[in-house]
Amino acid sequence: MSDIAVIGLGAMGTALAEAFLEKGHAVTVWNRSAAKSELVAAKGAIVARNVEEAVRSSPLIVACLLVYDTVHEVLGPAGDALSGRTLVNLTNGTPEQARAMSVWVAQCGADYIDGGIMAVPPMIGGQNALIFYSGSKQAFDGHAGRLDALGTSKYLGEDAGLAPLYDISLLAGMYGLFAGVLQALALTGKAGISAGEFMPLLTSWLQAMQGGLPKWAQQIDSGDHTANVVSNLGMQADAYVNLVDASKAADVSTELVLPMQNLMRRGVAAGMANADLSSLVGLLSKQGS
Ligand code: FVH
Repeated sequence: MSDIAVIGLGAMGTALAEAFLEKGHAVTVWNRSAAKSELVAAKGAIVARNVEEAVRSSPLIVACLLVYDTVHEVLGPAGDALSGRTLVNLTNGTPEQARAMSVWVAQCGADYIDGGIMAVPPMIGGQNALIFYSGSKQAFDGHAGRLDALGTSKYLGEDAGLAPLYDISLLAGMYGLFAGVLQALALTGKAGISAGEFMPLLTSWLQAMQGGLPKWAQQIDSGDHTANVVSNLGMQADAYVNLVDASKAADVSTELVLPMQNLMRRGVAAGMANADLSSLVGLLSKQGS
């Protein structure tokens, strides 16, 4: 018997298995491509001959595969073996996928915890690796000591969909930031300014702008987007036209920046010109309803 079985040894699964081993846990591993198992076997892991053997080896099963379909494909045939155990699924997915997985795991007679990893593989095992968990509180409390080997654990609640909701929402913030950075570097690059020269200005500007986000939180939670406004939506919508026009003039694609312009225009048309930019969140929430 092992303490933990790790299913999936991609870049992240390997880091997870190694972090458990470093904390002295007995670890059994399984991966589709056997060569990756040999790397962690050299560090002390036991290699299972098949998925069912891996599942039966441990009370705690940690899966980290490409997508949820992979998890179903890999663990589906071993459903009976899950009975009486806890599955922690750290595969990236949607809240709906997590809830469906939770139902399937319960039908197998097992406990389910979904997880969202806010770290890249080299960070795993350090305190800066934040990992969200949601699902069975009883199972989380029982295994938290082992899961803490991976980084800083944050349990969000019994709804299995909470961890992926927090995960993808943080990723949404990250990709929004990255989109703006790409646009800035494309514009300056066209003018012959090197990324190395421009990047320090960009990073310090972004850090300064982050300082205004706590005020957004207050405005969104209170519903009042008009208090202490220093850069109103109407002014920003007019200035934003220049960002789009300058991109066109420099023959830089506007595919990343046009959606934001459309949203700003909708906000102004809805009478929000004097409000803060935070007011746009309401327009997004209403979309599709
Ligand atoms: N790496 C990262 O920076 C991010 C950090 C945040 C969390 N993500 C998510 O973690 C999941 C795994 O990511 P990964 O980086 O380990 O991904 P890969 O290195 O590409 O490994 C994929 C593993 O999945 C196995 N796999 C894929 N398809 C199948 C299949 N049809 N049957 C069985 N296994 C399959 C693959 O096996 P192999 O190719 O080695 O045989 C790897 O074990 C992911 O959800 C990220 O979004 C990572």
